[in-house]
Amino acid sequence: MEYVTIYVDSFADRRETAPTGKQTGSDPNKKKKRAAPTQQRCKEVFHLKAYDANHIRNIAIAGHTGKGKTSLAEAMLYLAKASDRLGKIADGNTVMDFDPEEKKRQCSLSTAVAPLEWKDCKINLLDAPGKFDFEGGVYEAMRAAECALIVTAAGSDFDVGAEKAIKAADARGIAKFFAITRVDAENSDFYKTFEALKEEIGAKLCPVVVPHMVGGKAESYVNLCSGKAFSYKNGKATPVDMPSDPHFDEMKEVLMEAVAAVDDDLMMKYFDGEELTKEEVINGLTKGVETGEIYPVYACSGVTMDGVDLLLDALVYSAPAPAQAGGETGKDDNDNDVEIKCDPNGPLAAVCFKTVADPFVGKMSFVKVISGKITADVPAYVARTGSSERMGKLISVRGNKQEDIAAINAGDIGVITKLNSLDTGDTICDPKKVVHLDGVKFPAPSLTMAIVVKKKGEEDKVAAGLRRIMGEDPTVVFSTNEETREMLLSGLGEQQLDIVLAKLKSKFGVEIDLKIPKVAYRETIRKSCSVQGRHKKQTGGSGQFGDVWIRFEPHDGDELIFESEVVGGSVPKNYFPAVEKGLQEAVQKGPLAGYPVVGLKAVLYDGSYHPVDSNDMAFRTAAKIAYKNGMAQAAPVILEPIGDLKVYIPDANLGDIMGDITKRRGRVMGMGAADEPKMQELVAEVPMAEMGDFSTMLRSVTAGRGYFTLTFARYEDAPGNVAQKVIEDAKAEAEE
Ligand SMILES: Nc1nc2c(ncn2[C@@H]2O[C@H](COP(=O)(O)OP(=O)(O)OP(=O)(O)O)[C@@H](O)[C@H]2O)c(=O)[nH]1
Ligand SMILES: [Mg+2]
Repeated sequence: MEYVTIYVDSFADRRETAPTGKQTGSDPNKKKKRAAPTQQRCKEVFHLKAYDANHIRNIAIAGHTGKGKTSLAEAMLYLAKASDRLGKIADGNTVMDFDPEEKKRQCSLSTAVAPLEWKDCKINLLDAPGKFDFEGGVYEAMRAAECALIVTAAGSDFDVGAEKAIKAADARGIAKFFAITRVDAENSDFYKTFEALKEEIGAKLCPVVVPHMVGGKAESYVNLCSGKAFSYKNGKATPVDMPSDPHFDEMKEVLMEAVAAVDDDLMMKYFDGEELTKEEVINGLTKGVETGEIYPVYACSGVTMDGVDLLLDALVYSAPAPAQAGGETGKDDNDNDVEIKCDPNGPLAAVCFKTVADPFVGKMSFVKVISGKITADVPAYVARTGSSERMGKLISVRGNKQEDIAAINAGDIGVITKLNSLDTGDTICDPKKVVHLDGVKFPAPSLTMAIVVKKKGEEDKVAAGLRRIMGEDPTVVFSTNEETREMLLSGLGEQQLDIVLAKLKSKFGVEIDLKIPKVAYRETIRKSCSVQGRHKKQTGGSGQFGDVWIRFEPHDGDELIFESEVVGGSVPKNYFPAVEKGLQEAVQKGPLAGYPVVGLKAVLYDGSYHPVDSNDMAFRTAAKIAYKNGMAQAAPVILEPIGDLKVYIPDANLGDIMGDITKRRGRVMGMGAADEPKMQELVAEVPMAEMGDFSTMLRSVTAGRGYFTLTFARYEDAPGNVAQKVIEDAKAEAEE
């Protein structure tokens, strides 16, 4: 990613957070005078004050791809004067999608961070990508947030992205807000989407800002909490008369019910038919959000900015602050629980939730401070390594813009530069109070391809580049298969691997292609046989002589078993190791297709020697000749790797996936309802060779809902036609 440093200085009026947790530099009760507008609408330099943990909101924006997360973030930043123009995806000028690949593909590829100031609070937006290949970004964003803002678009059904975002937020136990965007568009159907969400989520889903639709478009918006209606122009709200809309009474009823359910007293009042006051509604809503009993819903548009001010207000009033969210439980070096409070004066505990390898700045570690504060003068003690490193420069990041900061306080997010020993998921802490905080739970890669380096000799450069990319995105894994001698690239999907290729080219100047990886077949024998291996050579003065009789037998294990039944010293004992060595070398290449031979037992039972011409070398060669003769007679077969597959499938797709597994020669071993609703768990044994594009198929058939694990189990005889193909392919390759 290309970062632009627009301001590097220690500015005079930077203030630190007061140790009491009270916000410095502004009194939230006093009305603040805004600085007179300057030539530039947005202060090029952020000039953010230091905020305490009560005045910060960390918001992970997540949801299905293309539903308007980045556009909504842009609208928020623009309204809050944190950007000087309203970024548009089509124009490639957004704060959040600043990477050239993001601009080219018009979608987010990694989580972008940007702070803004709204109503005496700092809101750190973490805009996560919606495409499943870049799902790692969702987990990074959720790790740093106390609240998820789940975005879907008016007219959509309950989409998989929203479903996954809910799961990811639940896994971290954080609060959830919903934004239904695109209400400005023609034929946008807010209420259809609301109902679709309601059907899945139930009574927790609580409408707060809803639109008055005229001719398939939102004309005005009603804040059901305050009972006020607004129309919008350029993001500016103008109060209007309450429109008459049959939806409103119904929506208000849903809101009141959800709020009443949070508190017994409110419930009594509500059932007695009394109207809840505005304060009771807002307090009940805030409490419900915090306890996870309410997911408030806001209609808005990221393009026209309608309703975005109300959403920002709601985040300030109702989203939990880090101070409120109550810290975290980590582990000490002995795996005992350690409670970490969100305390500005407590011992330092911060987690690295994202890493960027910037060509100009170097390594950038995005951290969320849970307790204490990070300053440049205290060395960084990394809990995992147990050692300290000089703290790098501290910066605040807004998209690709940066500014120096003096400290990162409890509850806040910031970036430390050039901390080489820190990886994503690591904890920085006080060495006197060591704690290991939860890392980031990334999904495991599901697609593996083999790397073909285009220019010979650039292998090391490719490996170095891939290691850097892996540091940024731990869902990308680069490895080498010692057996097939292939470099392998694994990830979450084809698009992600495409991006890796593009980055290798643009950032590291190397090009690669991808191909289906070789399968690690094996060979074995099914019959026993006894054969001779005789090596005799007379060249000039000295000769070579070795002669062995070996019985080859199949056995159940993998490793070669070597035994001797030689009697009477027909082969002297001191040559046994040479015979065994010859066989060990020989089994690396099977007789059929050159794959390693497993399950072979070799018994040396007879032979002869020459007192002058026999030596280790001659017996090693004799053993290899015996192996060659023996394999031809011992009914060799090709073995293929079989894996244990566990796949989680939405009910509706079960039949299709079972059919696909059968086509891949898999055997379904069992199935039943999974732990999660509307999902089935299916267990099967499958040939690994057939599973190359399983992840792609599963994603397309289940619209991204399905997922699986596949682990190697054992080798089995490959069926005749498969073995034939393996042998032919090996022959063709050898000829090449
Ligand atoms: N009319 C209208 N269009 C919108 C709105 N929000 C987003 N769009 C359009 O929808 C497209 C996708 O918007 P993004 O903001 O990139 O969506 P995203 O959710 O960030 O997508 P990913 O980054 O792929 O996850 C863009 O062309 C936007 O202009 C909206 O509120 N109204
Ligand atoms: Mg986006």
